[in-house]
Amino acid sequence: MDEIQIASLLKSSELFPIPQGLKLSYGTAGFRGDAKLLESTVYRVGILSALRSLKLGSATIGLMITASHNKVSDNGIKVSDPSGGMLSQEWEPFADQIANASSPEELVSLIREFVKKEGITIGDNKKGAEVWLGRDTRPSGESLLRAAEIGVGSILGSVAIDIGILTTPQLHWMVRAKNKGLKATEYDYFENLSTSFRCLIDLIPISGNNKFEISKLLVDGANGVGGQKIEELRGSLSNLDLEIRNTGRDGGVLNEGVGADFVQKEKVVPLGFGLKDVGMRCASLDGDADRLVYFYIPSDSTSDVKVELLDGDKILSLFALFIKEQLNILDDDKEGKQSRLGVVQTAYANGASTDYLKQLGLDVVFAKTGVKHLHEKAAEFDIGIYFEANGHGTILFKESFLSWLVTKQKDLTATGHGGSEEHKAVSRLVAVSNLINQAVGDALSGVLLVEVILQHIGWSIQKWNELYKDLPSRQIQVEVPDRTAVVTTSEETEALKPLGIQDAINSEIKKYQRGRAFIRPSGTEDVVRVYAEASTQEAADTLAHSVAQLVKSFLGSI
Ligand code: G16
Repeated sequence: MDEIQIASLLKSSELFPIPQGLKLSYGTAGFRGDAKLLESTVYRVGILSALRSLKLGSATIGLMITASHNKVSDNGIKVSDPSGGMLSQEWEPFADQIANASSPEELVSLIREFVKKEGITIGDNKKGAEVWLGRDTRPSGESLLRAAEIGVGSILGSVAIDIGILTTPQLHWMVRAKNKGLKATEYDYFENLSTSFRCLIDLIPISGNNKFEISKLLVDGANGVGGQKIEELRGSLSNLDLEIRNTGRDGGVLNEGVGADFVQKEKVVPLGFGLKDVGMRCASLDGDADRLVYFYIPSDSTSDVKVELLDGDKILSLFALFIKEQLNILDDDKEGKQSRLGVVQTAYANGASTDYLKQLGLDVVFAKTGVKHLHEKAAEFDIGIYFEANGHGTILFKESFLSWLVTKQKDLTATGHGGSEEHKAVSRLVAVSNLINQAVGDALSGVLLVEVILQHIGWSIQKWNELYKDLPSRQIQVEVPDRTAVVTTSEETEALKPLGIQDAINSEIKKYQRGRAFIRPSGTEDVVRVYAEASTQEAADTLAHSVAQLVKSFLGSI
């Protein structure tokens, strides 16, 4: 790093002093916290993004200002690698170090050391770094985005491009497309969704069980960016009747009593929904629209709040069923390539969903919470479907498998088998790979895929819900003085620290039929999460609360 570069970093970092006592760590999905404290962090992640771009031959990096499901006063930052996936975990320790550097001098020295170690060259007249910036609808987003721009700009020769208000998956999709040399605007994103959705609709069989009347889908937009973007998308869709609520334009507060995180954790209707909607198919997006859950209010409902929840596990099961059906048609072809379909879940997956997926004959693999972990494992399959129970997930197609599908599609057409069942199955799989976001979980593409599959098989939401019956479960969170005191095994099913807590949890679990429970520190909020499952709802609730009591007695409470 030359003197001019060092001077540039020293000058800009003086604009963003680190708040006293701030200690941040790169969590499940980047840095998060009270928006008022985050300017220095976002500025520093701007620097990191520019360096990442330079390291990867000036490939475009994405930087998203969002705190997703967190409260509106929080904000945060997620980084997209050139592939559209999350920032490589190898760079997380550097992110931690620079985010916590206490002075401009320390910051510069850390950067200097890192740049040397990584062999990054800055400003030698070659193409500089390029970082695309997006933000959600949080009021703090604009000023934080400016801090990110300054961070990027402080690495000489770098360009920061403000793409505006977007969902997180839109930015990841655009970054991926840009680096693949494809058209990468928001318009292209919408165009891609509507074209592949139309293609799947056209491939719905015309006979049998699909005399399906398209009923309206009610969407809860979490008062955030997802509600607004799905409204924009609606104009280009046919065969889908959408009513969008909680767009944030009518005064509702982001994520407050609304959104996928709220509905999934509380299992109650979001604001704006009630008994008038009994039996209707409803979908809920989260604050930055990378998560999706479905729900309905049962017709025998005596209360106007309880919902039947179709969470990420059920979405995963529906997707797996559909993909497997298409692959079976291909596998009927004796010359067909043996394809490997696998699914990835986390410890939060309902036990009944795992049993169901195994019964389908699928490979079920487990990963730690956080899509970055699931994504990695799903990428090992020809087609890998990953979903967290909270509704975050997607379907990945291996490039080599996708080219095989595309070639097969062409060959079938060329040999006069254009209308065959096999051709249709191949075409459906190719269309799914275009529709579903290959970069990261995406509520908008998820909604479209769920909707077209339901139309394809002629199922109502109630019928879909019958795929299996969830074991009753309960999730709660406990505020403790230091959540990092909880250390878990790699799959998060057991706590290694504090010493003795796992034995105490095990003794509680033993008291319940089909009991299962675990604790883990959240990587996005300052809480310890507790998950419990048992044969009745009452038992799951009691188990969750007794485990929460253990957390308080081992760690203290606030
Ligand atoms: C993020 C991650 C998800 C994770 C969720 C909760 O979601 O992307 O993979 O499940 O946080 O994580 P934790 O339990 O560690 O707080 P989002 O939608 O909030 O970005």
